[in-house]
Amino acid sequence: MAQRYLAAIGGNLPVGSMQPLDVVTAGLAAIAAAGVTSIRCSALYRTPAFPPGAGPDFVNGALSFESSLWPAQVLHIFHEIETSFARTRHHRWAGRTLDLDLVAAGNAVLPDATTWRHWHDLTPAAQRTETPGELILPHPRLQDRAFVLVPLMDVAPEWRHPVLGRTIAEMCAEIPAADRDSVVKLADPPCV
Ligand code: PH2
Ligand code: MG
Ligand code: MG
Repeated sequence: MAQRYLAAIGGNLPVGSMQPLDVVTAGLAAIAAAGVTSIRCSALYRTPAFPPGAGPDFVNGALSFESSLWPAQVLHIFHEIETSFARTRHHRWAGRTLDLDLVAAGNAVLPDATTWRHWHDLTPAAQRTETPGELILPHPRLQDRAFVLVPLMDVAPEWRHPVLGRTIAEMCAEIPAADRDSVVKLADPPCV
């Protein structure tokens, strides 16, 4: 059965002569061409790199789409698209040409509620050193990141987090205003 996915897209390094805004726009087009349905794209935004000082500003966006594929299959498609835009995997928070992250798959909590809670509860220090070896959904840092929440406001403000019980709109209102204000609109949604 098809379910509705939420995803985040971003990049802060060029691919040849393509600047990050072009790369992210082309990345969205590649997802739309990958057989997903009912796709909605956010506007595209300029956001300061996290953690602060980690490199050039990012271009970030969000999207929502339906697919009958399993989350792991969607992730595989995302990785193929990343690779086609010259993405190479360096260390955790290195700059990147194109990053496609699954944020949520309907109301699923993956791989299970206990494991999800472990990743959600990590201290900031542990977040810098520990990386999950499996797909954790909803994305454990979704509620902290203005560069994810502000774009998601364009496509899924009413989506409710299956563990935290709060909507995207509520989570976006709860982060510091300075974080929200650091996300600056660059371009209208590249798809409707
Ligand atoms: N992605 C990261 C690390 N830092 N910062 C911003 N502003 N936007 C991102 O998409 C981003 C980041 C890891 O994927
Ligand atoms: Mg990412
Ligand atoms: Mg990623």
